[in-house]
Amino acid sequence: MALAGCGGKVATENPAPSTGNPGPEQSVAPGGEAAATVAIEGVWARPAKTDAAMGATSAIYFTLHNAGDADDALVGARAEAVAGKTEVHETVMDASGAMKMQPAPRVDIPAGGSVEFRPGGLHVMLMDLKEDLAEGDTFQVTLTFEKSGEKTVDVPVKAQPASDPMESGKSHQH
Ligand SMILES: [Cu+2]
Repeated sequence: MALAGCGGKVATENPAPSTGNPGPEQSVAPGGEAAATVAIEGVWARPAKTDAAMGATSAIYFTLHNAGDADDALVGARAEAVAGKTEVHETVMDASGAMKMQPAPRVDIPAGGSVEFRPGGLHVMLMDLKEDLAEGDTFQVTLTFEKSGEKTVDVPVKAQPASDPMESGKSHQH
């Protein structure tokens, strides 16, 4: 297999077709209210191998940028094609100093602000994986925002960035 460099062929053939949604129905806020416009940037997921005995998990990372003038919030995520269960998680340090994950049912994205999902922090957890996720694979995730609605994006599977100080050489936390 050739090295996956920049500028190679892009696998994306079509942006995710929104299911029979005819036109820009969410563009006009009633009463001229401020609008939230969330963009999802730099999406990737870590590779994972399914294991009949243990089950398998992976996680999706990205940056959310709210270019609108109203606050928004991430309130849900799903990736039925690859995961039986999908949850938004945050990694926190407990009283004893150990890192642990806990569900984050709502992640605020302030107007004009960005929220970074990254290893060791916020992430979208994929549980009960239905298939292996190998480098180069792509699957879809749908993120649900309080105001911006649902957005579906392609998620490339990539190895952990080498510069990441967290988790390198450690046993897997996810
Ligand atoms: Cu998690």
